Amino acid sequence: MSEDARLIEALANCREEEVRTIVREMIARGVPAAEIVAACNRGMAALGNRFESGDCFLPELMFGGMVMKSVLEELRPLLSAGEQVQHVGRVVMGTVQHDVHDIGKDIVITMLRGVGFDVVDLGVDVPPERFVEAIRQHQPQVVGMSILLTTCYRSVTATVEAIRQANLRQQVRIMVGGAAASDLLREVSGCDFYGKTAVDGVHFAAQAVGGN
Ligand code: B12
Repeated sequence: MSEDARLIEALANCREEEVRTIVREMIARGVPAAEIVAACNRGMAALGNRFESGDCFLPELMFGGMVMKSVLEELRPLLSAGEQVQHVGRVVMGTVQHDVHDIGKDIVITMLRGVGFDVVDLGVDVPPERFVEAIRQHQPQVVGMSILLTTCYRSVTATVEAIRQANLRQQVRIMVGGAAASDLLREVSGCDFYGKTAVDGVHFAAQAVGGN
């Protein structure tokens, strides 16, 4: 079994010690942090599938989340290795209303900060009006929404609508991502960009502020 496959399998089955050992081996071999994160994402998706099919329950989902967070803590210095770079722009980012998943959002934030963005983290379960307030207060060029629950599509459309109603739509570029997001959601909600991965989000934000 490849190292990636071992990591995915260990995370999907919440074997914390094994996950840590494999991650440390990968770091020691010089595997890029973004690649380790990508394998972990697949492990978390596999855990989600186990949950969906009734093969495991909420405590496992919660424990898997905790294991993933501790892996991210270990990877954070590697993900944000460019922290010294100069300020390139500002992003306001949050997980949409009624959704408390924050692992993916935090990865996007870490990577954005790594390339020099100043990121205002609104946290989870963020109501549309809180996004609006934050845009007024912090004047970002980019707004990012993370969504993991398909039941929260309305939160995305309501947030874009609230930004429009507040006459702020022209001044920000809006991106959406997370396991429940898609290009269709982008289109229906009126966001500018759907990013499948954190790296896509960083590229979009860089383009939005005139980088590449
Ligand atoms: C861990 C987990 C939890 C943990 C969350 C812990 C935490 N602190 O985040 C806990 C236990 C709290 C949880 C709760 C619930 N969960 Co949950 N959870 C998961 C699980 C297994 C992993 C999510 C995760 O962290 N993935 C890893 C991260 C890194 O991936 P990611 O978020 O997608 O992020 C990547 C990209 O998408 C991207 N990205 C993310 N955000 C953004 C934003 C932008 C702008 C961009 C560009 C990119 C981007 O960057 C990241 C890296 O590339 C998923 C399974 C899955 N397939 O996602 C289910 C899953 C999302 N949960 C699910 C469900 C049903 C629930 C509950 C309703 C369960 C319940 N009965 O209570 C509750 C809902 C609570 C709430 N109100 O939000 C379902 C959702 C189904 C659906 N269709 O909506 C899933 C899909 C599991 C399943 N298959 O059934 N959950």
